Amino acid sequence: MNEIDTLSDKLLGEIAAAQDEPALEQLRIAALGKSGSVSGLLKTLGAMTPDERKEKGPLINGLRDRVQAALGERKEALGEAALNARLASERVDISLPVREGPEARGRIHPISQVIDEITAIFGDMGFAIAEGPDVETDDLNFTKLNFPVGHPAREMHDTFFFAPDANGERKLLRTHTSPVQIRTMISQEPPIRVVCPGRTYRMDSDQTHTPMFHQVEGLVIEKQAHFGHMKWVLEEFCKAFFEVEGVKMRFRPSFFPFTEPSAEVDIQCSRKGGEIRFGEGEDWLEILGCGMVHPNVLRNCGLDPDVYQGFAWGMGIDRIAMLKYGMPDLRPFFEADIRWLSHYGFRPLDLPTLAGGLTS
Ligand code: 2U9
Repeated sequence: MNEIDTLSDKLLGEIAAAQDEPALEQLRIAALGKSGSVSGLLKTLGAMTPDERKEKGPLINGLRDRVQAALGERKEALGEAALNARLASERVDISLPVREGPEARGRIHPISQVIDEITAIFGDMGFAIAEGPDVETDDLNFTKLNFPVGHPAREMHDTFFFAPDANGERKLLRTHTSPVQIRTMISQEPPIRVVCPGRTYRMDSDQTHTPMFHQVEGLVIEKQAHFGHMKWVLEEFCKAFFEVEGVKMRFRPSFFPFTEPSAEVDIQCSRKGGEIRFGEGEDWLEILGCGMVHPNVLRNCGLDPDVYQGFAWGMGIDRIAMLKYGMPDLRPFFEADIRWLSHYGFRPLDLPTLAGGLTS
């Protein structure tokens, strides 16, 4: 084998084995560059005799053409392989489901959901929402609500008291949201229609009680307000909240210092197969307390009980949330367990409205 064939085999072998474009460029320079092996051979043509040139010229030019062609083909093949590798690595499977963003993964706590549902229902009936501080005075939490000083009813509430301040005043954590209604009555002229959701505190902790719990209370003050109005409001609320066409209600006489007469209210339900359903069946379930505002309470807020009448009610939010959404245990409400919340929580953009449905 002559020198040209040997060089040709070597170069074509190296070109075929080149792994990437930079390696191929190195080979091109080594063969066809200014001091390349093939360029060197081409330069020898000038010094040859015409006969030698006639014989070697086509061989050397042929070598150059083959090397050039091989470089071009290899370059094309490497470019195609590089493109295929990139297409494979950057491939996007558009059939994959879209990954949810934080706004879709986050959940509304059932207590917040139930507060939103309750305020949507009463808001639709023309009630305003009122809020007040968690830390209250003895006067607003008890005295103005007709709990006489030293009266045993104060003990019923198992109150968390703060240490007395410099004036000897002992603040407390409100035991009900009723001080919010007292503040409303003192600061606003009747007619008054408010609902007051919020945190309340009692020194009580067992399977069905937590020291902090949630209540919603309502108050109506008008000249002509009477017990029949209250029954209608509460019945409309129960139908809307439990999303049923009709519900029987039972008003049992009761006692609260701040209302007279007072009642505890049960709603009709069925308990079949461990599942509770409202608006059907023969069983009863207590869901709230209510009554006509006591004349002393009206007087304590500067209203003449011979001119104004009022009715009020109160219920535990945590309890009715458990009933409506079938949550068997109260304790996980306050454990901030993301697994519990993703099971029982609600989608943030599904706001409860009467028109769109409370629970879509
Ligand atoms: C004013 C006048 C009257 C609010 C009322 C109830 C009856 C009641 C309980 C239900 C379950 C509290 O969470 S619970 O333990 N509440 O039974 N609440 S009437 O009456 C008021 C409030 C404010 C000025």
